[in-house]
Amino acid sequence: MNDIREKLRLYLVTDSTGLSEEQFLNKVEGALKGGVTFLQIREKEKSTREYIELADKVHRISLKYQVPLMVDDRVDVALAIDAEGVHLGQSDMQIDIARKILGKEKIIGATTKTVAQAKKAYEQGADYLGVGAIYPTTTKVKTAITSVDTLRDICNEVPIPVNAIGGLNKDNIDILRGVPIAGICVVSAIMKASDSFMAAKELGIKMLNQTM
Ligand code: TZP
Ligand code: MG
Repeated sequence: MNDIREKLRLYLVTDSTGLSEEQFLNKVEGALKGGVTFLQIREKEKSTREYIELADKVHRISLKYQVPLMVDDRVDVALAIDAEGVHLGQSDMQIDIARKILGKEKIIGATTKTVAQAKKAYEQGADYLGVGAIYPTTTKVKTAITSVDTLRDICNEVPIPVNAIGGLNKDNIDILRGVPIAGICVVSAIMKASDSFMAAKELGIKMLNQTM
């Protein structure tokens, strides 16, 4: 999948915790209207059937805004709704196997925390990487901190685009200035904002102004 670097500038990873389905879908649509450029549906508690149903609803919305939708962890769910791709962590399906199942056209993202993991993900066919957590996250995600130096090393060692993730918001992304990332991934900065449109708009403007 070529030329996804520009699309990765403002990547929203969703979290439906505490929201009704209507509130959740409205929040996601507000964020897309506000300028989110890449989207991932991330659900840890739902049954497969519920995950597919919600992912399908999100996909109908994201298609209107021509924003690619990734499914977190689940190649089967991504295929079921014909999502644009899947995002795989270190204990999810191996990237080379996912690539065989999904084919060349689907986007595969991978979470990596070290240069070695990043090189392996690239060699196995990942299209982009998510690296973090840069700051501690207030989500339930259990993850170690990745330093900005490691993030920079990964950007320099692999030819695919790299996004930073973890605790990022409009007031702290200056730490990434000068690091050759493609963009940032956020959950709380948009999902926990009362106005997801404005939150996405402000983050998008900040990201455009970052010299990268
Ligand atoms: N992987 C590393 S940190 C994280 C994931 C999925 C969660 C990021 O959420 P937030 O709210 O932007 O810290
Ligand atoms: Mg995952």
